[in-house]
Amino acid sequence: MADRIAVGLIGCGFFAQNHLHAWTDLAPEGADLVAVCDIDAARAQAAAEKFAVPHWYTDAETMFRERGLGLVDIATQMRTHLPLVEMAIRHRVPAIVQKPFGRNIAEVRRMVDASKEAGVFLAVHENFRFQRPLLKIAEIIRTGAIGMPSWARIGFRTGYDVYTGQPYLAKEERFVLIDLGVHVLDVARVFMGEVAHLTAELQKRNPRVAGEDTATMLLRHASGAVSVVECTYESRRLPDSFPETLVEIEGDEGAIVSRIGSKIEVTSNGRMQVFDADPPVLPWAERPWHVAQESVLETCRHMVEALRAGRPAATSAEDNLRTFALVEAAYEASGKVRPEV
Ligand code: NAD
Ligand code: 89V
Repeated sequence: MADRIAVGLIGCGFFAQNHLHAWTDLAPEGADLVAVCDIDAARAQAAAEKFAVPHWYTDAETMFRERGLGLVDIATQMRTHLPLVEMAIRHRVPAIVQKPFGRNIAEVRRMVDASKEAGVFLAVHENFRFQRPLLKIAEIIRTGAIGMPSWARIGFRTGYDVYTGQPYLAKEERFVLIDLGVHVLDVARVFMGEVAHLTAELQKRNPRVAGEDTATMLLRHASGAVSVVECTYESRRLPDSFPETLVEIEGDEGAIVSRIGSKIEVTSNGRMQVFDADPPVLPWAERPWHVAQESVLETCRHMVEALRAGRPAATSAEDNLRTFALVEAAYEASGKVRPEV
């Protein structure tokens, strides 16, 4: 592989602004953002001008044909992921795709199979894996400080107005599970291991949205551990924890409890210690988004490292299929179990 990687970005919308900053920051590490593309010409041009990207396009196919990319970053909404990933694979260009990976598991399987068959790197921008407080918790578990984790509660509960920045969310028929459930279920897999079975209850608490805005899930992991995994955009409590995932994990020798502000309390063998895992506010970031923004940079950095090393990303297409399967299982399970009297 060439020393420098020519990166193309598809989608210059709301969240892609963070990708644009991240790729700009990664130039000293050998990633050159050489082209941006958006079907909205004004957005593509504005991104190119703001971030000094030499080429902008309104047609992804043309960008692939003309730019000889070493990596493409797809930051469009989920309904475009399948055609754009298939396009990248046809051009044999390694690809990263934003979450949710696809609209449903059939699309996700198709992308996984296509990348495997073609031998083309494909990974999902599952940035919660790279959030500083969540990385710290994973590290604490690995050290054995709490012993064997056997119970957890993993929750993303907020009332933050996500609809102003992402108005399309209010119209999604399958909403919070596929948008946010993918993140918290992925976190549950990382902390507690693969899932043997699960059940879920979904609610639409906000009458103005089309899909479910609250999901409460109960998971049994292959290890025998149990976790309660929750996500909602309808929590009215102060202080609001957006965009933090709060975690409680109990093991046979201790416990981990995370608090708002990325504070992590670790009890190990009867002694409690507090860690501050609040990420720096990058020059282009702002509170409270800085936790997510730093993770975008770390996700992109991880992708470049994996690609250079010739290994799959931690959040490879195949890995994310396992998380996506949990989302589908939760939709399937909702409302299924009735008490028999
Ligand atoms: P958005 O609608 O603001 O931006 C998407 C952009 O893609 C638009 O500018 C649109 O014109 C463009 N586009 C659509 N089809 C295209 C095509 N075929 N070729 C080129 N450009 C095309 O959406 P958004 O809010 O930025 O979300 C994008 C993705 O990012 C979604 O999948 C969303 O779930 C995800 N997201 C992730 C996080 C996170 O923390 N990981 C946060 C927010 C959004
Ligand atoms: O990940 C997401 O798509 C966003 C969030 C606000 C959680 O970052 O909805």
